[in-house]
Amino acid sequence: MKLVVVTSRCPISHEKVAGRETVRVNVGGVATALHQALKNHGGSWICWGDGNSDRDHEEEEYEGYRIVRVFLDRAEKHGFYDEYSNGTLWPLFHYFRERIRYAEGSFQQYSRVNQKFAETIIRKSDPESLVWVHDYQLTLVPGMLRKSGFSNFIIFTWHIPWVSSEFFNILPQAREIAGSLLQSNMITFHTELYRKNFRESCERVADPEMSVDDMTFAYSLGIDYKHYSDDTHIKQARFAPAERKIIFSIDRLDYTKGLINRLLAVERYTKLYPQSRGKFLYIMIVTPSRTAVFEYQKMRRDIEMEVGRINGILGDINWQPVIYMYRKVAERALLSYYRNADVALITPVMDGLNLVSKEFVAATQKGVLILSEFAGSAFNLPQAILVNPNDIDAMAHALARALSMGPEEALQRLKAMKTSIRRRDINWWINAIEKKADELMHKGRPDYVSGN
Ligand code: GDG
Repeated sequence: MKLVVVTSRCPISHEKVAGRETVRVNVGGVATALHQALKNHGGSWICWGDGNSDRDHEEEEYEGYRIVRVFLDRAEKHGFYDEYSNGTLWPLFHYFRERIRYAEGSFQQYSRVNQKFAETIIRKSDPESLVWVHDYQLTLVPGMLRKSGFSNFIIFTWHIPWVSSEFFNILPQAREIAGSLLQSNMITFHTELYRKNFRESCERVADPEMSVDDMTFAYSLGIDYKHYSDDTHIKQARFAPAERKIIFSIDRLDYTKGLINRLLAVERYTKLYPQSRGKFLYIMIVTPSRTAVFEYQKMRRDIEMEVGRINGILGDINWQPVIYMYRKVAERALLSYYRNADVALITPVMDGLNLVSKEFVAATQKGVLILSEFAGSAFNLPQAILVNPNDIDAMAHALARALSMGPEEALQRLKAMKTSIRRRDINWWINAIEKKADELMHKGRPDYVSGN
């Protein structure tokens, strides 16, 4: 069996800077998992070539598989990516109703781009290919493939939350999107809750004869546990004098990550527990994201003002509570932060899964995890200190609890979390999905093509 993996972003991009071409490797959990699956089976990875010199590399061999790039013009990129994917679907699927934009013509551009992907899939598949499409940027692809008579097995993996049916139905194109996804043979989510929400959202479009239950599954994406827990990668360094505990977080800049609330919680902690002043450092790394979008630029300014305000009020010549960095950090540095942190403070207001929480658990030997109950990974990590990211006082108390937790309790919680993450690692995830696909393929695809 050959795999055809389809994502909006490529595993590597070619960039020309001052006349010199460099290759940018796309790190991150999804890219790592799919890279692994393709290395195992061979096949193709179809993706959007957005690097400034990708057009010189429409197709290339890369570590045992073939990268096939789809190119977009400026209007397509804007309508498909900036407007419909990031301006409409992203806020919708994270329950940010007031941020949903309905830009004129954006759905048409989104459809055009999905059609380009569908055509490339048809060109690059043979009858044996297993097609594996990913995420909210490509919802129309399964429907478009079926309309062209494409009968290969299609897996669709959804990486962000799936909202309740009432909320999903806000979307003018709700029927079209659900109808297309149902043309897949198998759809996977990170949690049972998203799967249930999807099933309920499909009630208006699914054929009454069709069992959405039989084609939807919850498999929470695992991490490369060995890589994160391996000592030899990790620099042993202390970032602060021993009497200062380290609180750590790393997030992409996004309104779903709850960054301002988190800063307010650190400030509240020092108010409710004044003896904590001077006894901790909060290392907050924010990775640049969607940098051309005005609201992300504004969000960055708001966060930086808040960091400045808190350091200005609480800090003195010997202590600044928040050490803030706005940049991407090298993998080794990230591992070193995970290893040296006493507490990871991961409190998104809504997150499909959140791989950082799993990576921290794998890497740390002593740390305590404070985790939002609205991160999909909270279902896998009940031994974390779970918090509601909208409750600033509760987060402040959680910090107090985490920073004063005895080593026995911390280790006991860690042990349980490490066991579950080790068992359900990245290979488990790939194998579970492939095994289920194989089982369904042998059963044969029921004739459930619904009208949408
Ligand atoms: C979607 C969903 C879901 C981040 N900054 C740096 C860096 N990272 C790595 C982390 C982690 C990954 O990127 C981010 O993980 P997320 O879980 O936030 O994933 P996304 O791809 O952003 O988002 C999310 C995920 O899909 C998987 O299905 O969990 O809910 O939104 O691996 O380590 N790595 C390095 N430097 C950085 O500065 N080296």
